[in-house]
Order: sequence, then structure tokens, then C-alpha cells
Amino acid sequence: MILLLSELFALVVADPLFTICSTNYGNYDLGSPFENNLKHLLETLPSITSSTGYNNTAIGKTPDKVHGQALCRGDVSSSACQTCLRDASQEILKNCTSTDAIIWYERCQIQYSFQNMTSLYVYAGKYPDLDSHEKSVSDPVHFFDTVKFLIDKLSNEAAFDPSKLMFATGEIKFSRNETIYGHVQCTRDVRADECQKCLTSALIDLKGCCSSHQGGIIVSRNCNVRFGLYKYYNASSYLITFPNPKGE
Ligand SMILES: *[C@@H]1O[C@H](CO)[C@@H](O)[C@H](O)[C@H]1NC(C)=O
Ligand SMILES: *[C@@H]1O[C@H](CO)[C@@H](O)[C@H](O)[C@H]1NC(C)=O
Ligand SMILES: *[C@@H]1O[C@H](CO)[C@@H](O)[C@H](O)[C@H]1NC(C)=O
Ligand SMILES: *[C@@H]1O[C@H](CO)[C@@H](O)[C@H](O)[C@H]1NC(C)=O
Ligand SMILES: CC(=O)N[C@H]1CO[C@H](CO)[C@@H](O)[C@@H]1O
Repeated sequence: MILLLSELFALVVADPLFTICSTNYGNYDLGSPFENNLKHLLETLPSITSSTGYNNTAIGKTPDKVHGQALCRGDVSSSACQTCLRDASQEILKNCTSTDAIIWYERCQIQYSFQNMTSLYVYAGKYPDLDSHEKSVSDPVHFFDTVKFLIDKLSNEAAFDPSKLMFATGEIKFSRNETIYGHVQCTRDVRADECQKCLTSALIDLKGCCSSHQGGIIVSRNCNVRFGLYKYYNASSYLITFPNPKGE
């Protein structure tokens, strides 16, 4: 059983959760200066990002300038971060020929664009396929109330506690034998209020896809949210207690 779970986990880790090759701005030409700048950028991002888990940079001159941004999940070691970003770089280059694209993995994400995305803030949540494979819960209303309580608390922490670098994990007891684990994260180029707004929208999407499931993930350009019944992250997290229902 343990082997099966870890095999499943390894599979999940290796595949992208979701890819968007934007169809809004056209494609770059093969062999063009844009493509060369993009390749250079994707080679650079993993090494400049892995020690802090976040970076953004730009390479080249307008109109061939390419902006890029990379983020690793906050609990991921610098070597695992680098490995994930290298895979992501290769995959996005292979998979997309658009001038704007983003790819999410379980442990990291990379985006690039012809435009500076630091000044763009747009929420567009996506449900990875993984979500549909989660089992159902027997008491969805109470279950999702508990998830919401956890994610709201973590969202406040990630957005407004600067020491967290926009990443928070936590766990909450649901029943005698079930604990819900969760994390939230924003890209560090957004303001605290934008981070919170992004996570609020993601929580609404999470309810839409996954409120009756044992786990769920929402990814978007500037923030990600996830919960599940097992501890999928690699950080110590503290137990959050749900307020006494009679006191509500
Ligand atoms: C991004 O990378 C550059 C070049 O290595 C480095 O000087 C900068 O401090 C990094 N930024 C962050 C936020 O880590
Ligand atoms: C998880 O933490 C352990 C101990 O700190 C570390 O050796 C390992 O590389 C980490 N795994 C990931 C995926 O970061
Ligand atoms: C992108 O926009 C941000 C915010 O407006 C700015 O601070 C940053 O310098 C810009 N980056 C580049 C490479 O132009
Ligand atoms: C917890 O216990 C309930 C009822 O005893 C059972 O249906 C459920 O599968 C258990 N959950 C886990 C995660 O073991
Ligand atoms: C060119 C290419 O491989 N495109 C694929 C990129 O990934 C998305 C999402 O997995 C697919 O829908 C595309 O067909």
C-alpha cells in the first residue's frame, strides 16, 4: 500500500499539472531572436531561482524581449526546486510555441511572456485533471466548511505575514481518524491585498470543483491552493482548531 502510494506520488510529481500556451498573442517563429532569448531565459531561471524559490527576470531587447518568472512550492528543497524547474523549462519549450505561456507542476511553476507580467494581475483559476481522481467524502458540507476555515486562515498568513514569503501550510482535524492538510502560495510579485484576493477567488473555484472530494488543487498565475487528507508537503505545519460548532 505504501509502495503503491509513493509510486502514484512519483508519477504525479513528474507530470505537469496544467499547461497554458496562450492563444491570444500569436506564436514565435522557430529560429527567431525571441526563441533564442526564450531558450536562454529558460536555461537561466532554474539556477537563479532555486536558492530562494522565486525569481523573475527578462532577457533581450524589445520587440524580442522575453520576461520570465519561476516559483517553487515553499517547502521544496533547493535541489528539488531546481530539478522541477528544469523539467518545467524543457516541457514548456517542447509543448508551447506561443509568445506567452505558463506551466504548473506539483512543486513548481514557470511562466514566460513577451510582456512584463509583474504589472498584470489577472485571476484565472484552473483545475488540474488530478482533481477528478479524488474520492468523495461522506459529509461534504461539514467537510468543506472545515477546508474553508483552514484555507482562510492560511490565506491571511501567506498574504499578511511577511516572514512567510507568501506561503503557508497547516492542518486541521476533521474527525477522529481524519486530518485535512493544506497549503496556499502566491507569487512574490503581487501585493499582500492582491495575494489575499487571488486566494479568495481560488477558494471559490476550489469549492466549485472539489467541495465533495477528499482533495483538490487550484492553480492560477499568481496563486495556488491545495488540500488533501494526507500530508503531501515537506514542512512542519501546526494544527489549526475549528471553532466549537455550538459557539457559531
Ligand atoms: C534573482 O536572480 C538574480 C540573479 O541571480 C539575483 O541577483 C536576485 O537576487 C534574485 N532575486 C530573488 C528574489 O531571489
Ligand atoms: C524534504 O525534506 C527532506 C529533509 O529536509 C529533504 O532531504 C528532501 O530533499 C525534501 N524533499 C523535497 C521534495 O524538497
Ligand atoms: C516589470 O514591471 C515591474 C512593475 O511595474 C517593474 O518593477 C519591473 O522593473 C519591470 N521589469 C522589467 C524587466 O521591465
Ligand atoms: C475514517 O473512519 C471512517 C469511519 O470509521 C472511514 O469510513 C474512513 O474511511 C476513515 N478514513 C481514513 C482516512 O482512514
Ligand atoms: C504542442 C503540444 O504538445 N501542445 C500540448 C501542450 O499541452 C497541452 C496541455 O497538456 C495540450 O493540450 C497541447 O496539445
